[in-house]
Amino acid sequence: MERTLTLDVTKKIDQQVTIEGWVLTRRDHGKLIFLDLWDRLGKLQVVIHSETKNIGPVDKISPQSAIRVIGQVNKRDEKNVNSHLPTGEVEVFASQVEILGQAASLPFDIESDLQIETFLDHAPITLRSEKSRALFKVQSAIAQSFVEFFTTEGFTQINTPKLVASSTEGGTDLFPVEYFKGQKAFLAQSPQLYKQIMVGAFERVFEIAPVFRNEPHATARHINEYVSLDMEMAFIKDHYDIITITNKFFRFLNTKLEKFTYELNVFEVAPLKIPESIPTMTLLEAQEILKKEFGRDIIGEPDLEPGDEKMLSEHALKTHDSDLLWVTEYPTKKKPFYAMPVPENPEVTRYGDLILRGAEVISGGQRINNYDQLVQSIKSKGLNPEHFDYYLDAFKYGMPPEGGFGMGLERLTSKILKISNIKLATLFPRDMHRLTP
Ligand code: AMO
Repeated sequence: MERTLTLDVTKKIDQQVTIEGWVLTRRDHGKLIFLDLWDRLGKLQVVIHSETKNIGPVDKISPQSAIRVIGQVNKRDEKNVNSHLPTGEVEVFASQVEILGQAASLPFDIESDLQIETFLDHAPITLRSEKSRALFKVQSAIAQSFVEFFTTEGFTQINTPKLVASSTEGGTDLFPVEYFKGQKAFLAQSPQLYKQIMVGAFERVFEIAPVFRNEPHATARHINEYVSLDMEMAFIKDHYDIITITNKFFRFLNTKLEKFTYELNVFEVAPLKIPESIPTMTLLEAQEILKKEFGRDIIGEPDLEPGDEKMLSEHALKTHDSDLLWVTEYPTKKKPFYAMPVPENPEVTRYGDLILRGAEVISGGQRINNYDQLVQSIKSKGLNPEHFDYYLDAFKYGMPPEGGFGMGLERLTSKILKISNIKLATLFPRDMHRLTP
């Protein structure tokens, strides 16, 4: 008999079905044994009468064992209906069970609130918990929405090298790799230079790929390998074109997230609040708000601290009912060489950070597209333009005004689902102390 998935069982009342999945829980009540069985779509209650003849190795069915059940779909009595479960009106009365993958006894209940280190150390099994599966389904939906949205907007998906010869951003946060013949290579910290080059070929490009940051951070919002959602587009007026298309993406993403009610409920969060007009302010204006409303005077500082981003998010929620806000015009001296300075005030850049539910999730803006200005900017950062020959070629031979952004998938997921530590929103996080599992 062909396999029926858990959610489809509700359409087969009084029929025989074969279902396959993992055992979430087992409850023995005298002669009746209840199993919650989950598969990729949902979960379902299976009832086993222990006295049924030739039913199979019932005693061996342990939590997380993968099993096959053949049985009849019965409607549950009114009083036993579980209204919280899409399959809560039915149960499968087993006539045959088979163990497809026996689970050893678990070291702990994977559904309980575990210490983060325990959770991460045992990722191959804790990732099966209901909460974790809900989380990574949402993460997958975010990545898919990114592909769908930017493809529809005329962007071409690209894949750029992760083994590179030099820094893209000019920093020191690179992991060195031994390459052939003693040559030094590095793991790419961003597809930045390549995505800009590819704008010359396709006008609009995006990439989803891992990036590597050799930063000795031990925070709840940094990891050393993350998935970067990057886009880059040509023929823009200024950074507001980047902001506009990004806001449109977030509206699109929200319509997709609204369909994940089960997953959002697991985390007790609502889709994002995105008003018609998303608050957008310069760094100076943001600092003035911090001073006036929160008594924190950091006017003149080149950046915001994580605590400042939280306060600004509070402000955006209070004044605009918005989970999103943009802070623009960061100082030129703090931004990478490719950031376009504001022509009327070159001390600051045509750049913006998107802050979402208390943390920066995006950094992006307009790039310098004039060859001479770019060479000058590289020099002004103490870098050698010769090391950027191949990149500069793209600008020597006709590059229109262009810009883009980079967004961390795990950071975004953790903010959307209000998860306190980014590592829980990363399948197998890499940090200063963790290279396994
Ligand atoms: P930036 O370095 O600001 O910009 O990174 C952009 C976004 O990537 C995420 N992010 C991280 N997520 C997890 N762990 C980290 N260590 C980490 N570092 C960054 C954040 C951040 O907002 N090339 C530019 C982008 C551009 O201008 O297009 C860049 O990479 O969500």
